[in-house]
Amino acid sequence: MRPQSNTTTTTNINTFSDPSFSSSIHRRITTLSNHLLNPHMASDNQSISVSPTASSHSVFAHLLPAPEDPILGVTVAYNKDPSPVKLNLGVGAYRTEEGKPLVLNVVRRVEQQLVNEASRNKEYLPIVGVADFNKLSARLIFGADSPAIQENRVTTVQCLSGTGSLRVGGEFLARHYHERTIYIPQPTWGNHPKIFTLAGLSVKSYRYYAPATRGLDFEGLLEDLGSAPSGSIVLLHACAHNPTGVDPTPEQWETIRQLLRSKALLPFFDSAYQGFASGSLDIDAQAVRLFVADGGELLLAQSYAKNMGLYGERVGALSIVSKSADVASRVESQVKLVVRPMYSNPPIHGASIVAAILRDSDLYNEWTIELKAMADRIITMRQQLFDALQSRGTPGDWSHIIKQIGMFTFTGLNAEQVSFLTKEYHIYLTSDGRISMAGLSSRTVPHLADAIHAAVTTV
Ligand code: PLA
Repeated sequence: MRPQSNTTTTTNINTFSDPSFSSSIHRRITTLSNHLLNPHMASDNQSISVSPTASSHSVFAHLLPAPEDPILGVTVAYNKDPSPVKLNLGVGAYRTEEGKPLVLNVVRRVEQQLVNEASRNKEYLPIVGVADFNKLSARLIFGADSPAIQENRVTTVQCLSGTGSLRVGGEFLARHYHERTIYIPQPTWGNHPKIFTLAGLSVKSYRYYAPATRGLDFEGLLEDLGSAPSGSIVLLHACAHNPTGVDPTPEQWETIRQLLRSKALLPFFDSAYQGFASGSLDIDAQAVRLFVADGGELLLAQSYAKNMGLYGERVGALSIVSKSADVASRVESQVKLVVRPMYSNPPIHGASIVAAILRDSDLYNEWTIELKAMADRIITMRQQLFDALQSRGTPGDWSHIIKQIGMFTFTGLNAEQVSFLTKEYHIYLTSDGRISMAGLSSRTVPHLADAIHAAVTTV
């Protein structure tokens, strides 16, 4: 008897020599080539059935074009404008006097060191990120002598910049906190309501800004938070409120603290501009430290995008201050369960830069000098813009330009005036009239002042 395999071979050869089989192969090849050349030409009875994904009709055909992001979309529009005088004052990104993006010297130096360290590898980080970065970040915002840190009541988890920290914090609260409502200031950074809604919280607002005075609506704030249900979460900008540039005074912060604690409202601080408001990291952390000093609980999202110029490195942290070390460690274990299915673990590079700078006193000092220089340049731009409007006799009181703090001026220009600035002067800003002072320079102030003058006198 022949072995089985030979029998099979014989059978195959026989099959190929079978005229009916070879013509069936021919038919299939012809159909396939027709289909590949032009899927629509294949005749019905011979065609390979066309799957929905191979059809010319897209399964996404029903999608409407989504609008651009109200802040990042300004940069998209700016990039398309061929005008040589165009000016982007939309996104809050620091520019030098020459209008160029800035990488801090201290960051460049540390990056060189990191590249030269042969022992560094690209292994996954733990879910919570770089341990040293977390410890040092908590110290930066809460203070090296913070009792909460000394008592191990702080959980800090490296996240994807400020946005990622807010989102992880929001999802943690939606899963584990008994109240699902978060109160955000009116107005606030445009991404806040979207982040918290998608995290599973219900978003309400509290009065914050009084357009008439271009200052804080302190009464409105106290009234709205005073009538919020006990236990609600309250989002607070740690300093340099975006978009208004209006912060409570230290006395007003103390009143806000007492109100929140007396009603068991849970503070969630967004600290995206530490050091950018006053030029001092400690002064800009005062409101947060006031709330930590009373022993109560809170959440805090921290970003190094602006104060270390690490925008695209996406480096930040979520800190949760609890009542005891025991609770803090359980909190950490649960935050890990939020992070793991979201992005698994955070990136190494940015956090390594930050940790190196915060760890070394020389590098730290160098950073604070560069940070202060950025903050000072923004303050100078405020004065120059104010002076330029004064000298043009632009109608209106523009003193808010020098009173407001941080990266932005909330000009008070309306949407029509904003669109006039863009159409006639190629100046790009968000439609709420916010301008990024960090995007201005002595060279561009006169152009902006001309544009504002024309807008308020003609539109
Ligand atoms: N929180 C506030 C109050 C912010 O203004 C921003 C950034 C963030 C968080 C998030 O920053 P991060 O994720 O980059 O750390 N706001 C910018 C940029 C500067 C933006 O809209 O994304 C702004 O122009 O408003």
